Amino acid sequence: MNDHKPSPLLMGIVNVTPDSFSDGGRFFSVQAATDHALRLVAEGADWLDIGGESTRPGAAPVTAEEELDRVLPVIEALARRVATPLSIDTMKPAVAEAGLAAGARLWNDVTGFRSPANLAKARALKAPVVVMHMQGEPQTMQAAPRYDDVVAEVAAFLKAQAEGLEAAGVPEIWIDPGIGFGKTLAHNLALIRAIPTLKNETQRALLCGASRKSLIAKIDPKAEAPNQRLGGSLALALAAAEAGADMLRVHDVAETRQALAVAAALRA
Ligand code: HH2
Repeated sequence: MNDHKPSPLLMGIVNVTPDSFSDGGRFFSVQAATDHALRLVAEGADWLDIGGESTRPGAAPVTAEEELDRVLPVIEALARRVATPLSIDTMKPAVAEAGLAAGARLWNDVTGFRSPANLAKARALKAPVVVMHMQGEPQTMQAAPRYDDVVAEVAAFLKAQAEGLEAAGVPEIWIDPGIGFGKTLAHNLALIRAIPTLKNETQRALLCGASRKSLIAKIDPKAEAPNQRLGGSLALALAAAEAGADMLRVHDVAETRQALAVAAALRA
């Protein structure tokens, strides 16, 4: 109880999409998304993660042009107005490149740079990245996730990808276990408990994104709607922080900040 581990950084989620699982459609205009992002900054976000394509199973895929039309004006507006670093959440190399050119500083790839095209683009861009683990593809990943040893397999993937990216000259590499991406409830819980192992195996800073995800509804079936999952999100955020997560990707920045501050005060 008396360790002085710093609280993790908070990455506020800005979805410029009509169909994201939690807030799809709510911020689907440049103005609404920018206002939302500014509110997250005021609430204490250390980073803002801007995404223009939902990865929810069943979400409609979008073209690179459509994704760029959604995210670029928001990145440009935010880059002009806030000093908070921006991250571009995209699976597409062309969108990552344009997002970085428009002012984002980090490429968050939920496919974890598995494809040669994404790896080659990361090599060319030499920007910081988040490499996330996902089993399968967004459309089908939740159909039948299967692992012999989920922690060992996710750790091995993240370690190999991070080493490949480092060898390619990528300057800063975050790892992310990819909560909800091709994982059952048991897999998700095992990975959150195993954050110390994942960090130890990879020797990288770790980002964890469990905010409002459906694993919470598997524990509390009454929390069917994502906006009914704040309690579960805070419990997961505190657990991830306690386990050593360096950054949390969250929808509810003020509430998460408060929960972390109270936990830190108890430890002090
Ligand atoms: N989760 C989502 C999207 N991007 N990136 C990282 N690094 N880690 C995550 O856990 C992660 C992510 C899914 O959440 P959200 O953006 O709220 O929903 P959607 O994909 O439906 O837009």
